[in-house]
Amino acid sequence: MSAPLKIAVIGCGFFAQNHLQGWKELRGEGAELAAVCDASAEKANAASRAHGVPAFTSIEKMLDTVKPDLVDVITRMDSHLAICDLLARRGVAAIVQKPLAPCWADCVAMANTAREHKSFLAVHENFRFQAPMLKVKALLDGGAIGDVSWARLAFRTGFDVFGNQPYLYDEERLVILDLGIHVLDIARVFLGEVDRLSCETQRRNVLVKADDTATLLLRHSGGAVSVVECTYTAKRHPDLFPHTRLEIEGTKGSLILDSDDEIILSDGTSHTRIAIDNPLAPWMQKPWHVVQRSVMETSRHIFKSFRNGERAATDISDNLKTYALVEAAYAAALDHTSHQPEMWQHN
Ligand code: NAD
Ligand code: 89V
Repeated sequence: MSAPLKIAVIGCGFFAQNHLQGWKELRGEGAELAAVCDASAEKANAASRAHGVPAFTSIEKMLDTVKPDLVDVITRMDSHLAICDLLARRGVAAIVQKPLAPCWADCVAMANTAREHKSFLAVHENFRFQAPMLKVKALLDGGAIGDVSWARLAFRTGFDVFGNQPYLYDEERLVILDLGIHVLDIARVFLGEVDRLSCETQRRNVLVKADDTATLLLRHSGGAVSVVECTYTAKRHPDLFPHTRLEIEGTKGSLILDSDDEIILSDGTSHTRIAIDNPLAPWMQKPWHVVQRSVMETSRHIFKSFRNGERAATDISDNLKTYALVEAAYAAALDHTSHQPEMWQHN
C-alpha cells in the first residue's frame, strides 16, 4: 500500500468526536490522523490527549508544522468560508461539514475559490451514507420497485438536539438548513434532481428563533413527486431519532423504512422483510450509532476519492445542488409559491 496520508482535524467540538473516532478506524486504510486544531485550547488539548496527536490553536501554524494532505473541517457554518478560503489558497485539500455556509452567496464564493485554485473540496454530507440509505439505494438501483414515481421522506423528532447544540436556538434559519438539508440530499439521491418545490414552515417551539418544522412538496425532473418533512418539535413515543422514515413507490412495488433494522419491500400482493446490518462499534452509542457509522463511511468515501484523484460523490458542486433546494424552500415558504432551485454558474 502507498504511504499513509496525513489528516488534520479543525474544530474539536461536539460532532468532531465522531469524525475523530472514524479517522482512527480508517488508519488501516491509509488515513493517519496527524493533528487536531481548535480555537479553544481546552478542546484542542482534550482531542490531542484522546488521540495522541499534536494540538494547535492556529490553523496557519498547524498547516506550517504538520503539512497535512487532507483537512477535515468540523467547525460551525459561519466559519467555513474563511477556513476553506485559507486552505484553498494554501493548496490544501479539504472536507467541510454541512451546512456549507449560512447563505447561498457564501457557498458560491467557496465553490468559485475551490475551482480557481483547483483544490479538492468535499462536503461531509452523511445521511446518504447511513446503512439504511445505502441499502435502499441498492434496492432502487437494482430495480426492486421499478421506476420510482412517488416518495415520502420524513424526519420527525422531539429529541433534545439543543442539549448538544445550544447554538441551534439562535439560528436565523433552523430546521431546513440544519436537518432538511440531509433529507433533501437523500431525496435527490433516490428520486433525482428537482425542477420545483413548495414549502410551508412553522415555529412550534417558542424557545427557538426560527423555523422548527417544514413540509415540502417536490417535483423531480424525471416526473416523480416527493414529500419531505422535517421537524425538531414532534412529540412521539417511541421517538426514532435519528432515523429518517421512508415510503417509496415505483411502477412494480414499494418499500417502507420505518425502523433502523429492516426495509419492507412489497410488490402489491406480498412483502419481504430485508434486514439492515448496522453493527455498534465500541465507540458508538445508541441512539446516535446510525449517524456515527455514516460519519465514518462518509469519511471513508471522501478519503478514497481524494487518494484516487477522483471527485467525491458529495463534492462541492454536488452539495450546491442540495443547498439550492434549501434556498428554494426558504424562498417558497416566504411567498407561498413554488420555486426552482438555483444553479451554480462557474465564474
Ligand atoms: P461545536 O460548536 O460543538 O464545535 C465547533 C468547534 O469549532 C468549537 O470547538 C470551536 O472552538 C471550533 N472553531 C470554530 N472556529 C474555529 C476556527 N476558526 N479555528 C479552529 N477552531 C474553530 O459545533 P458542533 O455541534 O460540533 O458542529 C460542528 C459542525 O458539525 C456544524 O456545521 C454542524 O452543523 C455539524 N453537525 C453535523 C451533524 C451531522 O449529523 N452531520 C451533527 C451535528 C453537527
Ligand atoms: O445534522 C445534524 O445536525 C444532526 C441531526 C440531523 C442528527 O440532528 O445533529
